[in-house]
Parts: sequence; C-alpha cells; structure tokens
Amino acid sequence: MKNNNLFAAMRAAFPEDLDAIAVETDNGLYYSWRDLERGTAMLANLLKSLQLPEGARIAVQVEKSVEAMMLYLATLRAGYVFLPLNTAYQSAEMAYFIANAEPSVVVCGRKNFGWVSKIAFQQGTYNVFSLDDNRIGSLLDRAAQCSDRHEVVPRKADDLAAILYTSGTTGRSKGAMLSHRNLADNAQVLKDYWGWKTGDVLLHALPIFHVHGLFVAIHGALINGSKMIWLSKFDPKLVVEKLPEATVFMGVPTLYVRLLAEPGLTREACRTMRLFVAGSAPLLIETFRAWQERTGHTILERYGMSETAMLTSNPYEGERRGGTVGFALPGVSLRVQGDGGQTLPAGEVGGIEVKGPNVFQGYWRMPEKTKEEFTADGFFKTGDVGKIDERGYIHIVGRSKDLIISGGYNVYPAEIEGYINDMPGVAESAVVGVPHPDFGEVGVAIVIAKPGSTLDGDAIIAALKSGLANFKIPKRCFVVTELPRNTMGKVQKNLLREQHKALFAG
Ligand code: MLC
Ligand code: AMP
Repeated sequence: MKNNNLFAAMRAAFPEDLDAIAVETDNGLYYSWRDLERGTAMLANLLKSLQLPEGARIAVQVEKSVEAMMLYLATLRAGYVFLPLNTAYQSAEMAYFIANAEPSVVVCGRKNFGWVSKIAFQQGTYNVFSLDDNRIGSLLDRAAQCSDRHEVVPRKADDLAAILYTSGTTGRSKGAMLSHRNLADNAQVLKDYWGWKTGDVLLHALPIFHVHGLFVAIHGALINGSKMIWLSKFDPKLVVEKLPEATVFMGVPTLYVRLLAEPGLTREACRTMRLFVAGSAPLLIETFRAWQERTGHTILERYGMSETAMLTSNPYEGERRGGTVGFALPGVSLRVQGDGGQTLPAGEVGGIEVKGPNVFQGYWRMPEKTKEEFTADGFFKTGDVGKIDERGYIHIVGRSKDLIISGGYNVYPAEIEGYINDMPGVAESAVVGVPHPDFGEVGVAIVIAKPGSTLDGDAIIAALKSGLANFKIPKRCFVVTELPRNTMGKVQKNLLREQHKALFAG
C-alpha cells in the first residue's frame, strides 16, 4: 500500500546526488541532501525513542534555523503531528496552546526553557527540549546519539500532519488540523501551477511557523528537489544581495514594500529570477505596479489560509492581474455566496466558500466550531468577502471576520479587546485596523474609562506589551468618552476605521 506520509513525497524528490547542496544559510553553512536525510532520520529516531502515543503533537517555538526545519520534517517522518508556534508568543499565549493541544513534546529556545518547561510540566508534558538557531540545545545533543537510519513511518492520507493555531473571532485560538493529503496535494498542485523546474533556487526569507514560510515555501522547494538559500530573518539588503543566486522568492506584501525601498533592487539584481510570489495579505496595486516598473517582473499573487493552505493563484503563464488573487487552483471549488445562501453570479460580492483536497479536517477538539464553519454541502466558509470578475479572476474585497492582517500576521481584535477590558479602570474598548504604509494594516485601540477613572493610552499599550506577542500590540491607543453605536447598540467599527484611517498616511 502507498505510504501517504508527506515526508515520503518530499524524500522521493531529493536529487540522485545526495551530496549536492540542499540548503545554504546566511551564516555560511551548507547542508547537503544527505545532511537532510541523516538529520531528519536522527531526529525522527529521537522522537521514536520517546515512545509517544499515536497522533502525538510536537509543539515547537524556536527561532528559524535549518535544524528547526529538520525537526518539522522529522516529525512528519516519524508520523507525529507538528505544531509550530510564533516566537513572539508570550507565556499566557503559550500556556493556552500547550493546555489546548496537550503536546507530548515541547521544543523551545534555551533562553525560554525555564518558563516554557514550567508551563509544559504543569500540563503533564515532560519531554521538553531546547533548540537555538546556532545548532545548540538539548534536542540536538540527544539526537546526536540516535541512528541516522530511519524508515519513514507509513501514514494514511487523512492522518494528521500538522495543527496550526489561528485566532478566533471570539478571541480563543483554534487549531486547524491539516492532514498529509491536505499538504501533499497542495504542494504538488503548486509545483505544477507555478512551473517549478530543475535548477530552481528558492530564496527563503519568511518565518517558518506559518503556512507561507513553512508549507508553501519549504514544500515548494523540497517537492521539486530544489536548493534553498536560507535567511534566518528577513533583511531587505541581504535579499537584494542574494537575488542573483536565486530564481524564486516568496513574501508577504510588507517584504515587497521594504524591498522597494532598497536602491539596489534593480532589473540587474533580478536577472536570474523566474518568479516572485506574494500572499497572506492584500498586495496593494501600487506595490504591484512599482515592482513591475523597477524589476521588470510581475508579482504572482495567490490567496490561502491556515485552514486550507493555498486556494487560488494568478496564472504562471497568462496575465497576472494586480488587485486579484487569480483563479481557484486545480481541484479547488470556490464559490461566492449571498446572504440567502445562493451562489452569486460574476461581479457580485459575497462570502467566499471553498471545497477541495486541501481543505482541513476541522478544528482541534472543537466539533461544534468546525460544524459552524462548513455548509451542509461541505464547503468551508473562509470569512473572506470577494467577487469573481467577468474574466474569472477572484478579487478579495473585505472580510466578514473581524480580523486585522498586519505585516502578514493575523491579529484578532476580540483578543486584544479582552485584554484591555480586563485592565483596571477600563469600561470598554474597540480595536480596529487602519492602513499602514509598511505593515499594510495595523491595530488602533479606542478605549472608554469607567466613571471616575483616568486612563492613559500609552500606559495601556505598555501593559499590553507585557502579555501579548509584539505584532498584536495596537500601534496607537486613544481614550475617548464614547464609541459610535448603531440602533442595536453595536459599536460601529467602520466609523472608527474611517475616523482613524489617515493616522499613518504617508
Ligand atoms: C513586527 N512588528 C510588527 C509586525 N512585525 N507590527 C505589526 N505587524 C507585524 N507583522 C513590530 C514589532 O512589534 C516591533 O515593535 C517592531 O515591529 C520590530 O519588530 P521586529 O520583529 O524586529 O520586526 P521585523 O523583523 O521588521 O518584522 C517585520 C516582518 C515580520 C514583516 C519581517 O512581521 C514578518 O516576518 N512577517 C511575515 C509574516 C508571515 O510569514 N505571515 C504568513 C502567515 S500565513 P516594537 O514596538 O516592539 O519595537 C498566511 C496564509 C497565507 O497568512 O495565505 O499565506
Ligand atoms: P491565516 O489565518 O493566517 O492563514 O490568514 C488567512 C487570511 O489571510 C485569509 O483568510 C485572508 O483573509 C488573508 N489572505 C491570504 N492571502 C491573501 C491575499 N492574497 N489577499 C488578501 N488576503 C489574503
């Protein structure tokens, strides 16, 4: 019987010459395909030696490194479920994820080992390892003692490969469960759709705890047996310097905005490039055009989610239209629904719903929530609002979910409002997203004090910083006496957005 383990699909694409370079890092390290084979085998054997239960979750909050990527691949290889966590998450956020996912193994940076292991132990997770981005940590110490030979564990197509937490509209994060089939199918579809070919080199500059950097980028390169130039962090100067050695680059819109500010970004610097991909947030038409003018390349914008991996893409051959996310990928059914549940014709705006082999298995231990998000005929409600134009291109025009996407990271106002409302002296708050030249959109908080209390916006921001991941912190906080409301008493966030839309203009 076929082994549907996603790792097996990637391993099968390794080039014949295992001594060829698979990954080259910005700190001068070279990893061959054999290194990836051996490293993932040793880490998989370490996981195996822990005698974890079937379906065990491996929760990982570490800085970006090739070893961190190998830990992901080893988790697949060993048949367990990978749970990546943003390095910006602080203790309350980590405590929630660990309590909710009940991982059997937790891996964190050495400087966080004290508090992370305490949270893990309190939840009954005793396998806690450390891993830094310089190949130091107990994880590698232990793996070094393991065999470098390992048989890829057989997985069924629907077995879980990863759980990605995405915040919920109520403020509680939900774990999107992705299977080996979900990820393998999407990787294969993108390989064909984006014309990956022999000799491609991916310049990898994204974080590896979300769909874009972890799945779209890494799977893209590995399932094509392509080399990666691995940047530990996005640095626009370094990207420009490395572009002439690469053929493919992927980024959230903020990366493109920052690259355009580099004088070194020229047609000459992009001479070897074949493909620039953008996604995770709307790419402004000005950025799309400026890129075309400066580099001669047309950015290919695509659209996806943690729950579904990639859903749509502009064509590789054919016209890439700025301001659109292209067409549904092969195998994906996409429709735009009206309020009455009817499918809308071209040009009309409604809720985007999708179905396909890439759509997730549901939210971890939230069957009710899962049910709510699917229609009776099996379509997933994305919470994005859009339309299909007369030429079939899909446009995303808004979101029905109350969500801010800042620099490609999702921020749920409900979560931030919950924190602010719990502060002494706060009666109520509203967090809205406003345009920002660098991050696309950023959060702004508007707060009302309780009668008799005096509040200070800067102090509220400072207090939030001690509890929440930094990218979630509103960039400004205003204390006001009332919030605009409709006749039902609901806060009119659209008016707040309108009122503050020019805060960061220019
Ligand atoms: C950093 N900061 C942000 C921020 N990132 N603020 C708002 N939004 C963000 N995204 C703030 C920090 O809080 C800090 O503020 C200051 O900027 C400097 O922090 P930093 O860590 O040094 O920032 P920097 O390295 O410049 O990071 C910016 C960035 C990063 C754009 C490189 O945000 C990034 O890598 N974004 C990519 C996210 C991503 O991969 N998304 C894919 C999701 S997958 P202070 O006040 O503390 O100084 C998905 C599905 C799909 O959505 O379709 O792909
Ligand atoms: P996440 O939950 O982090 O996976 O974020 C998924 C969300 O990002 C989607 O539901 C969209 O709202 C948004 N998104 C992803 N790609 C695009 C894009 N190209 N244009 C507009 N929004 C996008």
